[in-house]
Order: sequence, then structure tokens, then C-alpha cells
Amino acid sequence: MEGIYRFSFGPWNIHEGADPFGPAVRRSMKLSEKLDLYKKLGFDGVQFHDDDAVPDMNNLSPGQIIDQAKQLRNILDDHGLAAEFVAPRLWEDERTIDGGYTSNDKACRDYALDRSKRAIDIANALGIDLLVLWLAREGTYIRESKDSKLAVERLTGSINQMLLYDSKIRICIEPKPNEPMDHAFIPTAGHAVALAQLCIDPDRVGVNIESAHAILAGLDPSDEMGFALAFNKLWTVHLNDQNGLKFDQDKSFASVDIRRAFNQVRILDKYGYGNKGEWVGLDVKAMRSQKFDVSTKHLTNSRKNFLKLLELSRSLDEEKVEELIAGRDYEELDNLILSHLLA
Ligand code: GLO
Ligand code: MG
Repeated sequence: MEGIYRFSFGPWNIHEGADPFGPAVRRSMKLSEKLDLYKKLGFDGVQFHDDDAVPDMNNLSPGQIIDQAKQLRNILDDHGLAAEFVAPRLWEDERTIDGGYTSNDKACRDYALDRSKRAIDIANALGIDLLVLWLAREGTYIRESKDSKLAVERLTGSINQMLLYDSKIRICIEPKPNEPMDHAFIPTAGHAVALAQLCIDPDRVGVNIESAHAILAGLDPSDEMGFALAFNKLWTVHLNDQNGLKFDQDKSFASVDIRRAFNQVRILDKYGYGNKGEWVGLDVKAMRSQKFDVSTKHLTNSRKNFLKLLELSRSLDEEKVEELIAGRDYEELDNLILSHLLA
């Protein structure tokens, strides 16, 4: 079964270019300006942090948060856009300096859970059932600062509370091995899938594979996708690219390694990604050097690269591939793939 592709990104993917060593270099765009761009860039879906959807939500009551999210839903409808997921942004608050769900401080853990419930309320108001957890600070700067068994229990306990809070919500874990922490507790798809099995409703806990995060873990992103697919848990993806083991680069999809990108498209298409409504999310960042009026090209280029690789995937001589696999002539298989990509 072939895939069906609709593309999404988050408002944070159009950004001002600040990095840890220098300030913003482009003016910021209001959410309304960004929403006006989505369709023009070829995108139909919007991924949201909870406070992208409802700014300043820590100072609003649960009722006010829901009202604002409902207003946003109307705005999305007017633009012909759909929300894809909501992700609680737990890494910026002073109460999550040392993590949220795995913080050593109970008051901080309570805050993280409460904020996650508000994010679920926002998802409901936007008419969607997907909550993404990028577990940014759920890890350690030094090994001795947290108990890793307890951390897993605390993560499970928090996710269980979310599953109980809303009987429809699906929780999608976005694994990443490091950054901002030295070591993250859920670094790979395998960890995320295993964590799901510990939860009270494993069928409602899935995975978001980000290409760069897999590469940072020293893994092939298409293998991470295949692993999640085998468990029916690949509920969204964050496609991008990454030049080796350094800071998380969020480069345009396929811009570093075309073959690695090809294999991601190929496995998605082979297993009918998108047929159950999954989106192709692009978690890409413009280079800091990019001027304002050309600061969305990373998005259009990533989407274009995906579609070109899809054509290449569909035009690969699969019979020849099978024949070479049967003959164990992997040198010729290697050459076939390279010739196809270079043609
Ligand atoms: C950072 C993550 C981040 C998340 C986003 C959604 O490394 O990739 O961009 O995907 O915050 O939770
Ligand atoms: Mg991501």
C-alpha cells in the first residue's frame, strides 16, 4: 500500500535565527502571519506547542485556555488548515529547570503534569487527539543527580495520569538522546516503545521519529521508523537532516545525506504511511544567515526533496532489488541504489 502525504510544521520552524552565541537576526512573525503562509508553502497541517496555541497560558484559567484554543480553531478553519498535535512546552519554565515529570522536586512534577493536562484541553478544543512529548529535560547533567529507574517510573506515572485524564488522547513520545541534557532517559524509539508497554493503555502511547535525533543516537532514522512501524506506533515524523554527532541541526530534509533521506521516504511509502491520517512533519530550521524574505525556503525545499525522493522510491526497480537480495549480491544492490539516486 502506498502512502498518502500531507505536510505539517510548527510555528517555531519559522524563526528569528537566535542561537546560543548570538541574538535574533530576523524580525519575528506573528502567528497570524505564519498561518497566512502555510498553504502558499504547500502545507496543510500545523503542529503546536501548547503556548504557541495559547500564549501566556500559565496566567490563564483552564476555562480561558479552552476558550482561546477554540478561537484558534476557528482561525485555522478560516485558513483551511488543520492542527496536527499539541506539545506541552515544558523546558522553558523555571519549574522545569531540572526536568518536569522526572524532576526531583514534587511541586515541579505537579506543575509538569498540570501543564500537560492543559495541553490536552487545548488539543481537545482544536479537535485533535494527539499530544507529543519531546522529553527535553527529562534526563541528567550528571548521572548521580537522578535515579534512572525511578525516572522511568515517574514518566510512566505521568503518562498514565494523562491517559486517565482523557480517555481518547494519544501520547506520542519524541525520543532524543541528548541536548539540552547530557543524557536523556528516553533516547530512542526502542525506549519509547518499551515505555508504552509499561503504561496502563499501551495502545495509546506511540512515537514521533525525528531524523536528526536518530542520527544523534548513532542510528539510522529509517530503521527507527521501521521499528516504530512494526509496533503500529509511528504516529508522526519530524523529518530533517543532521551532519554527524554535534548539536541538533534541524537542517533541511535530505540536505546532508540523500540516500539516508531516500530510505526514510522508502520505508514510509512501503508501509502506507499517511493512510491512517498521519502527517509528514518537517522539523527544520532556516540557516541563521538567511535574510527575512527568504527565510521559509528550508520548508519548501524539504517538502520538494521529500516528493522527489518519493518519485525515486516508486521508480526503483524492485524486482531487480529482490533478485540481488536473493543472490546476496549486495555490492550490485549498493550500485543499483547509487545509480538510481545519481541518475
Ligand atoms: C527539539 C525537538 C523539538 C520538538 C518540538 C515539539 O529537539 O525536535 O523541536 O520537536 O518542540 O515538541
Ligand atoms: Mg522535533
